[in-house]
Amino acid sequence: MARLVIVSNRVPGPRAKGAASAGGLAVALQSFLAPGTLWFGWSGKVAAETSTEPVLVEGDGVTYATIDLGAEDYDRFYVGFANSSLWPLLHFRLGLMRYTRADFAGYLAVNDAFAKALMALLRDDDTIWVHDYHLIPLGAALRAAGFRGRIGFFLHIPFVPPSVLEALPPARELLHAMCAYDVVGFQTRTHLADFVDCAYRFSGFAVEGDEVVTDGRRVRAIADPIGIDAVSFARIATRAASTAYIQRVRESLVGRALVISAERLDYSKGLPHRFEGFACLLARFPQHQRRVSMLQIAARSREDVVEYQELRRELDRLAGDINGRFSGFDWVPLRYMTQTVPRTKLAGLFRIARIGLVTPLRDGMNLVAKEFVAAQDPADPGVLILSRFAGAAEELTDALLVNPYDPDDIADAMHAALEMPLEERQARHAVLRRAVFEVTSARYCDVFTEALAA
Ligand code: GDG
Repeated sequence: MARLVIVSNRVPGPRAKGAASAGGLAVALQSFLAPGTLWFGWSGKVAAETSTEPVLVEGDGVTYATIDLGAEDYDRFYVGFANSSLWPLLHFRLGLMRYTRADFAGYLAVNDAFAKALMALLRDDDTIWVHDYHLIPLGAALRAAGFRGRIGFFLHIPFVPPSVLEALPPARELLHAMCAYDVVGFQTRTHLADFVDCAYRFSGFAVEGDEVVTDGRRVRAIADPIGIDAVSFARIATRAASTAYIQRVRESLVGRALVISAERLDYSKGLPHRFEGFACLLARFPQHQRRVSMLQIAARSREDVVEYQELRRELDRLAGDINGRFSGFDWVPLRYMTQTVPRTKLAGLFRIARIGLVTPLRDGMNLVAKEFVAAQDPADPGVLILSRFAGAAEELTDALLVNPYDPDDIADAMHAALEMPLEERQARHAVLRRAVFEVTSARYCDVFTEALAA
């Protein structure tokens, strides 16, 4: 069987399993990493120059190969084009997009450097699976460097319709780069359909159903929703619920319903709108005052990007406003923390929460929604309130779906969740649970690798 080579911007390393910093991708792929696999990417370190020789580390038979990024490459590739142009654009936030030709050149240069460093480790019959928006041109760069094997690409974040993509000056180059892969995967049918429309509009290639026909090759587009290891997350959550930490949280609630939200501190996640939604609940439905406590965990992220610094200041202000306006001597409505919480504690918090409030303005998938569902006690489950603009909303249709731009809609859903009879909570949860236990991380990996092998 061909060796699988995974390429992603960040490489978790052998000791990251279950670590506090483990992000969605690392967790999703962890259970799939068979001995013999090679995982290549950026070390997370910034050096004077981008390194050309990867550093290799072994763990459980998997080889992790990483290179450092030079300071200028880090600014142009990571802070610049990837996170200040592509991330806002592909989350429909044109007003936040910043673009310079120099950043785009830096983005292409780092992808070339990745390709060169990786080529030295490749065998002819390897199969390569490239992840996410940082590395869109990597397939084309590997082809240019002479690699002839199968290469697939999976986009973890949303894709946009042609009328949005056209705002990006190098839209055409990006589309051509996506068409250098054999398989291109998306989280949902909607993202896939937008890609096919963009390919038709910008690449000049023929489109046949979900395939783009380039000069002599076919690019197959698939929808392959990412999932979680639901069995293991449910087990962690159940165990965590009886730990001293969760007991302490429970005691601190003194019988109040816990509303939980957790994510990276990112403007795609809709945090200010959510805070306003919570304020709206307390103002419009005063019967819930003193009966509910919201815990927002917003792990700090991308602190070098200006928009993230501004968001943090805005949230500090909003949290202060809400607590100043509604707190009593013995009740603080909103607990807000920007530290990362270890995964087991997070699972325990999900387990004891009455509401999981997941309201991104746009999200490729959103694994927190799936983790919240897996963590619930089926006999007395909490209610998931989910943005209709998260990829997860295409599967989790029995959640209370809201428009995250509308604080009143969020407040109405919170009120409905707090009033919801046990039977309805159980019935909704049973349907959600089936979906989360069926579309797992293992299935996600199998679907993609089977498409790539075909
Ligand atoms: C991208 C796409 C897509 C969050 N806070 C803490 C913590 N987390 C964990 C969650 C979850 C993961 O991080 C976040 O995954 P998401 O899917 O919610 O979001 P992104 O990081 O934006 O990921 C997204 C994903 O890729 C996978 O394809 O779903 O749409 O944007 O597992 O639990 N984990 C710990 N402490 C925290 O404070 N330990």
